[in-house]
Amino acid sequence: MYRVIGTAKSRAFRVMWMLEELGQPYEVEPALPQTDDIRRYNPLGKIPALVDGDAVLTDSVAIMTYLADKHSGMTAPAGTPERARQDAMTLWLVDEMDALLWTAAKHSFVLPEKLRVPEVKPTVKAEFARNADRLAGMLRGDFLMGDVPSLPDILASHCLGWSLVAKFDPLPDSIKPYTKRLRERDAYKAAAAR
Ligand SMILES: N[C@@H](CCC(=O)N[C@@H](CS)C(=O)NCC(=O)O)C(=O)O
Repeated sequence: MYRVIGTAKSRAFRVMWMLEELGQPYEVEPALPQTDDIRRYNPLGKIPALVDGDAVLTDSVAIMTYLADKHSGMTAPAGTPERARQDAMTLWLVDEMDALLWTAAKHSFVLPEKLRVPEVKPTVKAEFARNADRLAGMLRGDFLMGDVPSLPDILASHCLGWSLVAKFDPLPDSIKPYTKRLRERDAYKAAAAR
């Protein structure tokens, strides 16, 4: 059985959601960032980690990619042009959504107070709002890569939800039906119930 190290209120939720989509059993071992509980698995002190037998894997996107490839679900096959397009979408989300949320978090509570620059936050929020609207225009059917959901949809949905928790601007109307569609999935609800 897979073991997800982290908490559901973190990027570990992406991994839990992916495991639910793939129908794989898992247990969650709670660990907070920068504690001995996570440093046993990731010397960087970052969550999440995944334990699969003897293998310990880190980084939510790397773990989701591993699981999707291993179980042939929620992804285009590796080595295909469609996979390259999917990976480009994933990396755009990392650059233009996750990185903005992380910058805001760092300048709100992660960095030592003397290193925080709160003035950066309005710029970060404005960029995020622009990118959320752009995302709506990138849908290729019901989901980002076509008519079936895939890894970037989990990532996008998680980032959009995180932006609300972080008190970014309300989501543009253009993206709301997409987020609703994803949150109505059984796999999302099952992961959230954990
Ligand atoms: N790119 C990594 C980022 C992991 C990360 O920064 N996780 C946060 C919690 S969601 C954390 O552990 N932060 C602690 C730190 O950076 O010191 C991923 O997607 O897993």
